[in-house]
Amino acid sequence: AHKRKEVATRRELVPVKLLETSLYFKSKPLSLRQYLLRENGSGLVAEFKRKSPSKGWINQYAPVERTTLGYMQAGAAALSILTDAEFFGGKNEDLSTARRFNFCPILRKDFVVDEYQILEAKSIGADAVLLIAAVLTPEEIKTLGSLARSFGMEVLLEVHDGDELARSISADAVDLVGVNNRNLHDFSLSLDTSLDLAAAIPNEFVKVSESGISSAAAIGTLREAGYRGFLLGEAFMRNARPERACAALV
Ligand code: IGP
Repeated sequence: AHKRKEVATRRELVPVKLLETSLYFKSKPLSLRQYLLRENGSGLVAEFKRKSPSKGWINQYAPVERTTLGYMQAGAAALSILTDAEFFGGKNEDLSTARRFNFCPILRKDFVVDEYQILEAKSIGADAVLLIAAVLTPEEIKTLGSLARSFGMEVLLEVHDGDELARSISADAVDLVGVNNRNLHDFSLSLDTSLDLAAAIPNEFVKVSESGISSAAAIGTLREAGYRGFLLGEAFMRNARPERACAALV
């Protein structure tokens, strides 16, 4: 509800007509799927995350330019940029800045609840959007996902258990499935969440494991279970130079 209010306010400040004047609005997005499936690619989706509800401030000072460019130079396959201000200390400008400094798919990480945010994602230069099964109805996922796709963006559907997966998965609206290892109720982390769910995700979707990953060994285990994308935030961002932590892991 809070997010809906915030989005409504922004929609008044920046009407859709203005979003559509963005240079990025008509550009063709890069395919997150393709970048993750690249042979000999790292599959790493390196996240820019300043703070989180579970940890508070993680990194207040790392500049988005140097960090994201460093992530790419280290060999990350793609970027994830938090744009939610309240819980994650992000902003749309972080994504559009990353866009100017990088040529790679960029995932807009936010709580998407409204079609306006899909248009907004396109206008700031995103290539893919996250839809979270826990906060959206299956109908909303279809509507929002199809809209994102109509602009050429790809959709990463985030699930945490088999029920969410079964009711939310839709070939018309989803390109990749992300399994969040973090339990959103108590913030506990377990890679078993990904390992247990892997087989239930149809192979037409690229499988991404999210949260709580911090070692090459963990990535190896997940890869063996069928995952091709590995979303890491905190393991990098808790360092003063997140991009160096990324380079050390690739
Ligand atoms: C990254 P971690 O544990 O590496 O920092 O996690 C990412 O998975 C996490 O930030 C995330 C997230 C989300 C954030 C996963 N799903 C949904 C905001 C909204």
